Amino acid sequence: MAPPRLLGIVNVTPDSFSDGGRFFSPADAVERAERLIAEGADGLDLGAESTRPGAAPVAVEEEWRRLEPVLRALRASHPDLPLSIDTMKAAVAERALASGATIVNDVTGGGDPKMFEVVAKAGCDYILMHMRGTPATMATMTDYSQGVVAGVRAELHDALARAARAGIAREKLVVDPGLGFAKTAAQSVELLRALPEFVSEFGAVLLGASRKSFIRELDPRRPGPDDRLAGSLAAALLGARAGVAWLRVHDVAETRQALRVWGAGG
Ligand code: HH2
Repeated sequence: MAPPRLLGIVNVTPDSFSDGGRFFSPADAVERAERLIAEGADGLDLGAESTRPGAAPVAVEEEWRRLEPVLRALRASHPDLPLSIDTMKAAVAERALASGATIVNDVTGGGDPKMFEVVAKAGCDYILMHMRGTPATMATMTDYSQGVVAGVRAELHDALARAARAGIAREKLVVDPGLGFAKTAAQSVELLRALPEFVSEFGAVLLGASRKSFIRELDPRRPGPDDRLAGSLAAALLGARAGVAWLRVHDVAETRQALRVWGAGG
């Protein structure tokens, strides 16, 4: 089985939960991106609006102002690198696709009514993540009457059907169960356990477990996002065992090393 590809996270935000503010200037974000590429990232995910619970929404113009210089610089220096834009807004996705992005990563899975149309027209890859509500409301929407695994699967199937009707080719889609988005910590763990089912049902799956708060719930003695590397690596290996196509990670070098050792021993 091929190991998962690594999508390195580059936040150009003042308030992301894990590394907020650290890479806020375009020059710092590019430097961070170059480091992740040197560490072996197979692609980068650029985000300029934090999705952490309660994060302040960002207007289209501000989001694009943050993203554009970083995207253009990376596209110029790495013409063939998969570059993903983590955005909930069709208007931002459209501008990014015209400026060299090749993947749209949409944590709302088509919440913006124009998103599928923009993606279908561009013919780009699309990461369709499951969530409910918005980052401001999602924490109150964790009631899944048939259980979280069945609920997320059913809602992903609905979103995939809408994407197909909008003209997005199935082979362009990567499905993500959305750990931490409208899920309690226990529900995120259930989804981790169900990853093999998701892979057999949906094909290409992306896992975003890096530094997420469910790790803190499993190990409360190490509470900060910076204390979650070991837990993130364990989750990455569970993803690899399940056959996910992509891991969205902050720590590329460490994840690559864990995958190498796991691959060598398995
Ligand atoms: N998680 C975050 C953001 N984008 N995209 C996908 N496809 N899957 C995820 O699990 C996912 C995502 C987490 O949110 P944020 O607060 O922006 O923090 P960070 O980008 O540092 O992970």
